[in-house]
Amino acid sequence: MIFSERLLAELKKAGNVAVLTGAGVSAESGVPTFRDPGGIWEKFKPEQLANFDAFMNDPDFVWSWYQHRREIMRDVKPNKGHIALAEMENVFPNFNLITQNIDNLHFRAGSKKVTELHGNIERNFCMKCRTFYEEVDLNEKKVLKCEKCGGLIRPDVVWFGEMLPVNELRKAEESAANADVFFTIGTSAEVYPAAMLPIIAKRAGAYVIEINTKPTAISIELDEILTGKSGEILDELLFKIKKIRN
Ligand code: BV8
Ligand code: ZN
Repeated sequence: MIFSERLLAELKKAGNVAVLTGAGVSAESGVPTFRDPGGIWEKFKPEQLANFDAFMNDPDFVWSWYQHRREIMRDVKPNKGHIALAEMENVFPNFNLITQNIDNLHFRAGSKKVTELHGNIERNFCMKCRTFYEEVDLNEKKVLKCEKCGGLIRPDVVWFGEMLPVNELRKAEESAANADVFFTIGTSAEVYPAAMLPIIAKRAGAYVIEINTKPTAISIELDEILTGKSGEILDELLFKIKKIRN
């Protein structure tokens, strides 16, 4: 892939780099995305599953859907894109990785500074007494009840209509507002408030780059579009960045 002179110049001098990732960065690991053909929303709409009412309506059904996704996520490995992003932490003085993904793959690739906007599927908590439960047995297809108080246990993820974790959102907005360079990678930029972050960065003067296999709702607003698979592009980009910054 040819990277523009402007992009390389920006990356050569950048101190603050922020990245927003979505389901597309995990696609090459084999994790289905949300809105691509064959994605996990294709069979169900978000309203049917990733929201509180759906869970209260049919806890076993929603719980089993998350168990199914945990099975997928535990079977897959981080791809070259996750690994390149983990290495970028050591290249730039201030590198912030913000993810909408709940699949734990950035941590598993070695990223230390990850801001999880929508939670993490490997964490669960009791809705009554908020006791946290980390490891759950994947064979438990029925919703679990809290050992302490008998309350329902839910995944520690942000459902539609729920607020994002305040500290994570604030940190993400600050990283976007202070970024010299901002990447939005593998996200359709359809879910808010996460989709505002590239726009916040752009308005604050960052050079904003989108890496995606196809255009998104915000492509038109951004400085540079790198079209292709994020694993391949990030792997090549990291090689270039290391060369120009040494
Ligand atoms: C809130 C966790 C308010 C759970 C998720 C109307 C207008 C604007 C907003 C709204 C509206 N109506 C409702 C809202 C708010 C709503 C929203 O934004 N809805 C959208 C759908 C319109 N937002 C919310 O409800 C949020 N909360 O607003 O609260 C509030 C305020 C005060 C008090 C109380 C409440 C909560 C949103 C979080 C929802 N939770 N996930 C779970 O996962 O089960 S969202 C879900 O979508 C995931 O987190 C996912 O990450 C996220 C975004 O999807 P993407 O990651 O972008 O994935 P997608 O499949 O869409 O795209 C993949 C992309 O990758 C594609 O572009 C594809 O081309 C690309 N790609 C594919 N392969 C590759 C690739 N790119 C590169 N390489 C590849 N190989
Ligand atoms: Zn409890």
